[in-house]
Amino acid sequence: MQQLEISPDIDFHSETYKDAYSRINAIVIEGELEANANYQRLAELLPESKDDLLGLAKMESRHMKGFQACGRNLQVTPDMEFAKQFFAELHQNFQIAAAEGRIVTCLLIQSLIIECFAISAYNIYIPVADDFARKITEGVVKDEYLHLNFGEEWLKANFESSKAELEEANRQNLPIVWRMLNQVETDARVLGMEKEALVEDFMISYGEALSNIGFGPRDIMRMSAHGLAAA
Ligand code: PL3
Ligand code: FE2
Ligand code: FE2
Repeated sequence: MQQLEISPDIDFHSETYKDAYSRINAIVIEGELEANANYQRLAELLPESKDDLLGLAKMESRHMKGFQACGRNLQVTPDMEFAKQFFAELHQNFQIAAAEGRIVTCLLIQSLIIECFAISAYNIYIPVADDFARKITEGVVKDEYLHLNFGEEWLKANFESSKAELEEANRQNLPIVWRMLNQVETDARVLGMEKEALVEDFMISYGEALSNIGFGPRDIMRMSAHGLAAA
């Protein structure tokens, strides 16, 4: 029988796969949970966009439930303690910025950095996922583009007044992303995802976002690779 095999050499039920999945699955569950909280916080900070932001927050909690189902489907228990640590630095920077009313920094962390990270990871995961997780992830990634778009539109409309804060927030937070990527490199490879592909895809999405907001090519080059060489 002829069958189209998308990921022929992956054994989704091997102990090696399940062990790596317990961390990667936890990361995406935690990422969706924190995204839900971050959009709720942004809804408080941006009353004029409250309804939109609460809508995004709801999507994030649906995403979380979808990924929890992916773990259950493979009989994997997500390592949530690991995942909390994984996000700790970005989480803390978001909290501090929110407490100080630095909305631009909050939007850069959640709607640009985290959404671009998610979009690249999910796009690279889809072709190597099991059938169940692939369907879930395809649905999720469509929403993530809307979340990225929210940040892009707001920052584009406020570009001149946001520019300096965006540069500073990028300088502070992008190196954290490269360190996070290094931390998942080994587990991601077990799932069939290469770090080089994740980096490339992230830089493309993030660079496009910066361009849509109003940055020129030189700024984009400098900003989107910031801290990469040191990672
Ligand atoms: C916000 O909507 C989503 C936040 C999730 C962030 C996920 C980052 C994922 C990095 C780990 C790479 C492996 C991905 C595997 C996909 C199931
Ligand atoms: Fe999400
Ligand atoms: Fe999102």
